[in-house]
Amino acid sequence: MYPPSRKDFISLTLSDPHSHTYNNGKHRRQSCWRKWKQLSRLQRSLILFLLALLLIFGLLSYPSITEQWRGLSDREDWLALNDRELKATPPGVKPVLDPGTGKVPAPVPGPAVGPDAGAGPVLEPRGPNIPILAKPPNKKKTFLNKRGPPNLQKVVGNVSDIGGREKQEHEVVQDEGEDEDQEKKIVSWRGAMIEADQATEPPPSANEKEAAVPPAPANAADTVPLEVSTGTVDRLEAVRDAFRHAWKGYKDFAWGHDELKPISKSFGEWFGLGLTLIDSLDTMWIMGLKEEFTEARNWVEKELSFNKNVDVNLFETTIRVLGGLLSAYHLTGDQLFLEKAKDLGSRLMPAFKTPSKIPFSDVNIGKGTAHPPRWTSDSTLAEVTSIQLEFRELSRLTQEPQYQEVVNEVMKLVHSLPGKQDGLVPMFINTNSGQFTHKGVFTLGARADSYYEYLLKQWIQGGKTEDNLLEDYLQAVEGVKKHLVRQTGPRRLTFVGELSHNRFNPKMDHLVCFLPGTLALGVHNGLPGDHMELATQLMETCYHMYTQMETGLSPEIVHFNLQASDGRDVVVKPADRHNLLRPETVESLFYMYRFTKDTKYRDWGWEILQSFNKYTKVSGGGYTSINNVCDPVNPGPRDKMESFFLGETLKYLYLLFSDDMELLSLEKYVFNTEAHPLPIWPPPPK
Ligand code: DMJ
Repeated sequence: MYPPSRKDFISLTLSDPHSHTYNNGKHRRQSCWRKWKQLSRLQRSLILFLLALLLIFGLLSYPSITEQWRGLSDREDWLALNDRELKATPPGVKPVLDPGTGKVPAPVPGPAVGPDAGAGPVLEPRGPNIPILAKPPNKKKTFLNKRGPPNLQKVVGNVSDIGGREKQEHEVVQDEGEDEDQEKKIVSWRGAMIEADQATEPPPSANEKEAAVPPAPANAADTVPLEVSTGTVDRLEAVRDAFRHAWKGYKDFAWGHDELKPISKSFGEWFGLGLTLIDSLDTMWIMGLKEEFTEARNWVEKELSFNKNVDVNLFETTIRVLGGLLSAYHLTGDQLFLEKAKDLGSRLMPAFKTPSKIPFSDVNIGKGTAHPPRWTSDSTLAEVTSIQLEFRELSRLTQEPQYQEVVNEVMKLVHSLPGKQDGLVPMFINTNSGQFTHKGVFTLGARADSYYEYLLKQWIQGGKTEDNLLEDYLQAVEGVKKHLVRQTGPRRLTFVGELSHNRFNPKMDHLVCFLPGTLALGVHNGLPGDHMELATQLMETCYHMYTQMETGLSPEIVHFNLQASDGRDVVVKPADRHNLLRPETVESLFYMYRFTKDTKYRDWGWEILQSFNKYTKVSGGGYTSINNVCDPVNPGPRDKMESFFLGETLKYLYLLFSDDMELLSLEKYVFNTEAHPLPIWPPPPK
């Protein structure tokens, strides 16, 4: 036997931690001290010197370390500041109008902040005293990021969660990564869902591409305050100026495209049909802007073609484009507009080829095919019942009955369907079954609004002979009074809320502000006088939705305070603070003034115009939607001018201030829901 040449084992010595720890420490301290003693004097001095040096160095660098930490927390504060409610923002200062004289005193300075003191707010994405740091991409998922109709995801149970039409309407801000693909595809909501490769316009030219690059944030010089003089302000001229300014932006940066993006000086495409241009035709005609009108007319003649492989939303295309062309035809007598209207009308007809005859939301005007939105076979109530004025008029002009037939069919069906509650109608209808869906939810806001408006207006258009329409309208007004009208606690403001499975929600979309005008129009046409009382009260409330905001502009959605207290009547949730330059309030002011001649309605409209000029006007041309009506310092431009700002908002303001009651007399014309006047039909020959 040979001893092993190497050990095949390891020897481990396990110490008892309890009995030895303390002693080991003592031994270690003792051996350190012994080692220190063994060092030479020189070695010891060297070590001490080095330690002292380290200490001094550490003390000197302390402030810069703490500074770094302080900087970090500032940034975090800033990020939080941008996300939370800015409750303490200073109120905006608005010129106060003398109601008696209609004069405007010398301009009142804007918020005294930074270099812009006295010049109104800056259309800049950040407040002047806030460090400019890039905000990390917003990773918060909202329903907007999901495919499928935003409203359907929460609609059952609480109508406040629906979020109003705009929530679906504004351009969808997508998350990065997984949603990038979706971002590329979705241009906008409302059934349009244009895919990038479906875009009907040629790709932007080199110049356009350049224009599409967002410029540096706007600064003080970018805001153009309304020019006011100490003398009598010509309000009509002020509206015309506003229109010219909006048009300049459109002409310079978005000509022939759907919408202007005034901050980035570029354009947005929805259907690729020159939406803003067509929506503006009759406004220019009414305002006497001949040069601008002629240029636009030439574009319609030479460039506008509906022979395009593009999915358009039936409702939006009908009210904006078909309505715009028909009214341009009536005002000018120019056959070009009628020819274009006929072409478009016939291309929209495939939308009605459904099992129920309730039209699909989307139609491809080039291919002649139609379909519902990707996520449902439902159509929206307002969308299928607010195309009637236009289609009926097209039949009258062309003497081709099919247009009128298809839309009358829809009204007939809706008239007799079960699921209504005292004339109030659910917001969705299925294109296969022809039945209402999502029953029990009632609103006069997004998705239902213009159903009620068109009941009355069709009745007026047709010479007040169609009894079903009148019956449905009168019943609906009673339903509104019974279920939806309430008053606020503090000022007893009357408003129209929503109903969800018998639960009342004190939420009101700005869209509902069409109602005072419609009610007044009904009374003017012989309907019950108490409708006018409701109209007057609601008008006041809509005005308060502007005045109670720091910018003097209404948010998209408000919630009313039902508690008896001296607090605010109007509560605005952070997600609802945007303003899209919508027309409904000034539309109603126009009707209220026409029928009562009470000059307060003009003064209210004038205040609203001034607020638009102060907070949404962009130098270089155009007006922009804003994010936050509660923040006059940083209203947050959205970089989008909706076509209805020119088609409706400015038109109604102009008509409100015009003394010429024969200008679009309400005895002769009925306005479609996009403010395009169509003639009231003469009685048939006896
Ligand atoms: C317009 O397109 C029409 O007035 C429609 O009836 C509602 N939405 C916008 C304006 O807010």
